[in-house]
Amino acid sequence: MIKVAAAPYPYIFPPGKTALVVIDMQRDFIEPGGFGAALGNDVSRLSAIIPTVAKLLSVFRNNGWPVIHTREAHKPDLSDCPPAKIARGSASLRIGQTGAMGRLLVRGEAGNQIVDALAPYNGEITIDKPGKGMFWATGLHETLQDQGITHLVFAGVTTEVCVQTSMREANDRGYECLLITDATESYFAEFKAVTIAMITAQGGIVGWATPLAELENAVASKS
Ligand code: C5J
Repeated sequence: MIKVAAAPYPYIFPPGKTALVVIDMQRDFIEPGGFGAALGNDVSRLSAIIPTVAKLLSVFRNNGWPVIHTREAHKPDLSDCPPAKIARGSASLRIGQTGAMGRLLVRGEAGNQIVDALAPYNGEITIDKPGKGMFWATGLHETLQDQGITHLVFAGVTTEVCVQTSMREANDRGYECLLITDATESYFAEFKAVTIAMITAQGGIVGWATPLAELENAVASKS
């Protein structure tokens, strides 16, 4: 077992049963011209965490531990996208419409790909999820159960939307969840802060949180 200093108290994980989940580090949210920008957001806040997520990926890859990537992605005919999701808000472009990187949030389009610096390696699972949470309509729980995964370490964007939703879904399914605080980001600094506070409140009602350095220290002192 590896013990990591974390809030609200140390997070202890079994290396063979722990996977890293990198949520939605796709161009549509992180680069100009995508869905995040169409919603009026400053995407540079999100691109700033790419180096930290890359270091976190190295920790898992160097140890041969499993890595899962997600993308928020719909089928080209949008049959998996509720009309309410398309209609919501006042975006300059909506899901399925064509922007600078192809059709927004549609599988296979340039904007739907994970940014080059964090591209999945062969053998890593990539999940296309039609919802904010990673378990809805993906079959991921069954895959994790087959692999004996009990603990999940989270990174990615955005903290209060797809990361938090996925952590809550994971918590309800019995996984012990750790959020790496400098490997996640929101378009809104205050939402990130309050999400971390919510997750760790009440004795870790959703899970634990810690910066990458604490995970690196714990892994280094174990080996
Ligand atoms: C959003 C996400 N924010 N990946 N998606 O719509 O958090």
